[in-house]
Amino acid sequence: MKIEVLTLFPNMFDGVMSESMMWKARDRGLLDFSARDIRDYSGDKHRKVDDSPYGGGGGMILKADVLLRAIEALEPEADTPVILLSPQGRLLTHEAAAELSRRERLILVCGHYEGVDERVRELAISDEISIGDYVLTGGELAAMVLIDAVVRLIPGVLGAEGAQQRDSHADGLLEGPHYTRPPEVRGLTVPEVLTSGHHAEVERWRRQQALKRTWLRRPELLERAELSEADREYLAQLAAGAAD
Ligand code: 4GN
Repeated sequence: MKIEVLTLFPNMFDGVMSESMMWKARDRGLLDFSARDIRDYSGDKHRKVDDSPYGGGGGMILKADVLLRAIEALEPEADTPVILLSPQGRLLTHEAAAELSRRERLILVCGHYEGVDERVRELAISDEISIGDYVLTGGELAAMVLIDAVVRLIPGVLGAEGAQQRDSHADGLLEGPHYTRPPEVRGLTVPEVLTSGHHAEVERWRRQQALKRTWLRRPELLERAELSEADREYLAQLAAGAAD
């Protein structure tokens, strides 16, 4: 996958894109990443990229011509998603990340100041995504969150093939608890089923823990999750106070 970011702060990506899983993905040739400076397209000897809003009100707006030149310089194909990170976008979910992870190329546009000239949206943005209902000073951190969520779903990026299938949200549920050695930590032990060696029992227990945690913390997720008859029975028991 090729990911190209347009930003006023390309150096913000250096650390995140050079460590851990991101670096592995690049090292393995699974990710080609670049961050380009929008300021290079100002076409102005003062490298000006913003201006005050028509109608007043203060704050600064990223200029349309500058951003359009920056996007056009990347020569997006007709089907290349050109994504603006913004609090007004559709929410980033597992499904959105999974869909983007199947693309060959993504262009991410990071705004700053109070916003970008609306004509950029009309002419050059194909998708607008938000990482949550809050405002950031720029789109860079949102872009890095999106990149991380997308890249870890590219086949071959994470070592253990398919470990992502059990992630929270991958099947519409939150994951249950995990344990590793030692067997006792400050008097707290490990659920016996996990050391029983009984694989089917472990899977059943994990499923129930995921259902329970989702029911307690994010009950609205259960409305959209794919549930078996056994799942529904367990949830009914939970609701009746007849299971733990
Ligand atoms: C994205 C960008 C929040 C998000 C942003 C988000 C920069 N804030 N929730 N801030 O994903 C106006 C133009 C604000 C750029 C934008």
